[in-house]
Amino acid sequence: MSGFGKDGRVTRLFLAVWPPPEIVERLAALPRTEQAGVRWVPPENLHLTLRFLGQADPEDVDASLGHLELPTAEVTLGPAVSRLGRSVVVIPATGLDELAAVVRDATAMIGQPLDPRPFAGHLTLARLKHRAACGVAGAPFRATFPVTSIALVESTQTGRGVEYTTLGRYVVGRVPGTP
Ligand code: 2AM
Repeated sequence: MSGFGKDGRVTRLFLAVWPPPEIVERLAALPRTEQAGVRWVPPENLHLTLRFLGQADPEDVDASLGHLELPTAEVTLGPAVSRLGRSVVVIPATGLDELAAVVRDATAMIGQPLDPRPFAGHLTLARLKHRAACGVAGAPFRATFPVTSIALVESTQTGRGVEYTTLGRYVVGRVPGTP
């Protein structure tokens, strides 16, 4: 774990998996038609959320996850671009349930209350306003990759949109402090 200041900042945080660059490249190559009411996630922001914490102290997250053995995971994206609810365009993801459950349990007392809905693995491609149509829905997409670490990410709203900063990473599949 690295990258934390010791200044006790309270920030808007989430825990996520960053897909590897070759998968981001393929995701970015999906057709992105610019149309009213469709807000595409920039390729550098594409991620799979394990838990949204909201306002929380990164040091509390570190205290909860820093000494934990996180289970390994292999993500399968696909089989096609689809909708999550009415307004989110996603690629469904399987393989993250156990890792998400461990993260959720370990951070249950941090940040905003746990979302009572069951975990639904997905990678968000776009958000739609007013039920806008989105041409990419239905496009086939398949990819599998191993998760090597999870990231604690800070989300900052700027004039240019949302910016994500990785504050630290937790390696999966080994007991922290062992080689
Ligand atoms: P998503 O994973 O479905 O796209 C960072 O804001 C990420 O945390 C987003 O990608 C978002 O959803 C997820 N998230 C979950 N609950 C959220 C909330 N209440 N507010 C903002 N983001 C949330």
